[in-house]
Amino acid sequence: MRNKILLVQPQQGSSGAFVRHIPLGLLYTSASLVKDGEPITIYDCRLNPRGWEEELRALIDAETLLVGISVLSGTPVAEASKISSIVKGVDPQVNIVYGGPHATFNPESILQNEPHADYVVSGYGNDSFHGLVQCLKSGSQPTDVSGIVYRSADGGIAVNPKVEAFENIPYQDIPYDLIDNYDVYGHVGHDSRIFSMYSVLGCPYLCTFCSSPAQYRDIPGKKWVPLDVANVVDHIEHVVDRYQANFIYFIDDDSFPNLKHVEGIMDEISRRELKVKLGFRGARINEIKRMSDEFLEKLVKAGTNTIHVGAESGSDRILKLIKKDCTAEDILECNRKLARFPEMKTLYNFLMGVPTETIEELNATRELMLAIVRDHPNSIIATPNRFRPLLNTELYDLAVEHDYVPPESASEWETQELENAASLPWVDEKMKKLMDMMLVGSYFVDRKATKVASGNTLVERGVRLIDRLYGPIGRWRMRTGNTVFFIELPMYRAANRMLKYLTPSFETNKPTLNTAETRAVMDC
Ligand code: B12
Ligand code: SF4
Repeated sequence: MRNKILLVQPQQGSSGAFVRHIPLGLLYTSASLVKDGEPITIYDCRLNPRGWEEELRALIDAETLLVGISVLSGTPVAEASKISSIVKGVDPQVNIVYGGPHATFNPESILQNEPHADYVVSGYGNDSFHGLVQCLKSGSQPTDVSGIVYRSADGGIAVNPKVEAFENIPYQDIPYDLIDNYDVYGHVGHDSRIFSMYSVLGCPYLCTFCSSPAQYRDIPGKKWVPLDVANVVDHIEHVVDRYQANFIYFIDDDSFPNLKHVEGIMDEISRRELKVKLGFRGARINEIKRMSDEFLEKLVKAGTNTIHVGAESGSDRILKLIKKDCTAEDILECNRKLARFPEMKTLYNFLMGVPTETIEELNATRELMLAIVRDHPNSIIATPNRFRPLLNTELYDLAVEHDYVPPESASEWETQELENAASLPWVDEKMKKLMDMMLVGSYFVDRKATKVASGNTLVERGVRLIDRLYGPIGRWRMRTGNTVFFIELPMYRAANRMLKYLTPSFETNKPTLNTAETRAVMDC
């Protein structure tokens, strides 16, 4: 009888070259199945970029019931398609299940465009996937399992409604033991053992480019639910004691709507004298405005090393359009405040090319990047995101009004990436050139090489060499906005491809909290 479940983490786009986190989506979605004793194997293609196909083939046998794939929008859609055809090539009876953020928002498009996909889990995975596996084992259709989208008997696509509630998996049930080697996960230039977790669920804001408002729209009641403080810190202690975690990344959409919540966690970490560094992935300018020096001191004292801030644009009109509830001046003011706490790296996210954005507005973003680095030398300018419309967001509708044609096939999705984003109808050649220049320039404007690549791996030495040779030109271009003879993009793409093949060599993530400084990197 077929009962084996193989879960696969595909290769990512270029951001995956710098950040290789534990495949948390696959762990969370397996929680109930592992409790039931189902045989689950996790395979991570990112760990063997040159040879994953062969390894994957070898994992399929006559007992394999299904292969589940965790898919983000962009390159992973094309990678998932490759995985599906390899699996069906070995054994057409194996069921292919898509899950993850891309599957949540595009379930029907996946089944329409990917002939090998059999089922899609749309939304939170744990309960839905558990229900689907029971059906597949008993040979029945998942007609009553929430969140499943599948091919119906009449040749159409059946869409089961989702459970409209937040998923909260007790930390004791997260099957961390499915992963046998945690040394291979981390960030370039970040030699600590990173574990990510939630301290809150949901997000109360309505940024118009982001998929979160669409994800929580139909959940009744509050859109932002803080988790129990003691329980969050128990979770931290659990991964520290059992897996030698020494860096905790809070992957909350937004951790700070209520500062008291984070303050409680900081106090509890300090009270228990936990020796961990902390990173926060979600902070907004309107929240930083409310943070007092005492609050920021507490963050630092508890070990906060990195905080990601959505700055997004230097234009007040664009900030209003994307509903960031702040102005460019607010961003500068908050940056100066954060600069007084240099132990905590501030990583700023930016967005380029939203519908109706002008070249002057994009130049205002470039100027803002320069001002941020000038005022706060320990800040990091994340590789700016090229705007890519996500289904069910307000800006998606605006993009369609401006003649945007959404991608459908896997190869079209592959062009929705930082390094090779397909052209957008409202972005002319001049603006595209400036976006390309800012993409490359962002690596040099803040002297990233010295901040994130001070180690001795091949990748880090390569990054420093590039900074020595090209850095002065990159910084000059960023200062002046000059794109004349800008021929660097193909080289940037080649370097990115190379990096992706070399990243397995950032296996330096030993628990070395006390001996090595932890560093932040460019990110999503
Ligand atoms: C860490 C992170 C990253 C990391 C690594 C991601 C990874 N998977 O390793 C990096 C930096 C690489 C990254 C990159 C990007 N990210 Co990101 N990222 C996140 C973040 C903060 C946490 C992801 C996570 O671990 N979540 C926790 C797990 C448990 O949740 P989950 O993965 O959604 O899994 C659940 C379900 O989706 C489902 N599930 C997941 N996999 C599977 C598989 C199967 C078989 C099944 C059945 C179910 C299932 O079950 C899980 C439990 O419910 C999320 C925001 C968030 N809080 O989730 C954004 C988020 C996923 N990212 C997002 C975006 C926009 C991006 C980028 C496009 C941004 C950019 N700079 O280019 C890129 C895309 C990269 C690419 N194309 O390769 C969006 C989603 C967009 C989308 N439609 O895919 C999110 C949701 C943020 C947001 N609110 O906009 N990201
Ligand atoms: S960008 Fe951040 S703050 Fe805005 S809606 Fe998305 S998750 Fe919430």
